[in-house]
Amino acid sequence: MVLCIGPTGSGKTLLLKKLQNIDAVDNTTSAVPTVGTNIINLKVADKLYTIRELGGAIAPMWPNYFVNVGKLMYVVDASDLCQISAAGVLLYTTLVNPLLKGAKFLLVLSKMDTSYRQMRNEALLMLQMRRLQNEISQKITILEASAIDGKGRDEILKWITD
Ligand SMILES: Nc1nc2c(ncn2[C@@H]2O[C@H](COP(=O)(O)OP(=O)(O)OP(=O)(O)O)[C@@H](O)[C@H]2O)c(=O)[nH]1
Ligand SMILES: [Mg+2]
Repeated sequence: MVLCIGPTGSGKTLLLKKLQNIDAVDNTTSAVPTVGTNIINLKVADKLYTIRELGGAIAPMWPNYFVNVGKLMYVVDASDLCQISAAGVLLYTTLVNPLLKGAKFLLVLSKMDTSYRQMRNEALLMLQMRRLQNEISQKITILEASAIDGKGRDEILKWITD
């Protein structure tokens, strides 16, 4: 099972919808906050993958879902300066959870289609990724994505199915 988490509004639901169907999302698509969790089935090359999104609103309950997680995607809105450090704190708390010691991590910088997005390096600096990487044993893959223009879609699918 792949888990998808991140602060509320970071773009998880829309991104997962885009992964499911490239034509399902364009700049007229909107999403409502996920209350609780949301299951997405992905069919890639005739194989079925299940992703569970945990809404940002239930962040205190995320660890209840960390049992038997092989892969974890953490989505951060790279265009929202106000929440990026808070997203980093949540990410850190998640990474140090002993239940996730063996999990593969993917950090997704989302909404890369917006004009006020942070560049990859600035976003990683604000998330204090370098310090974080020194303190944890897992390797983190970092990808930039947009649910609107489909940037990063192929790379994320590859990470999920690898
Ligand atoms: N420009 C742009 N807007 C996006 C993108 N992805 C999501 N949004 C917008 O961001 C808002 C939140 O998106 P959601 O996908 O619902 O966010 P979420 O992470 O699922 O939020 P919760 O379910 O509350 O945890 C919506 O208004 C989306 O339209 C993106 O790639 N680009
Ligand atoms: Mg959602």
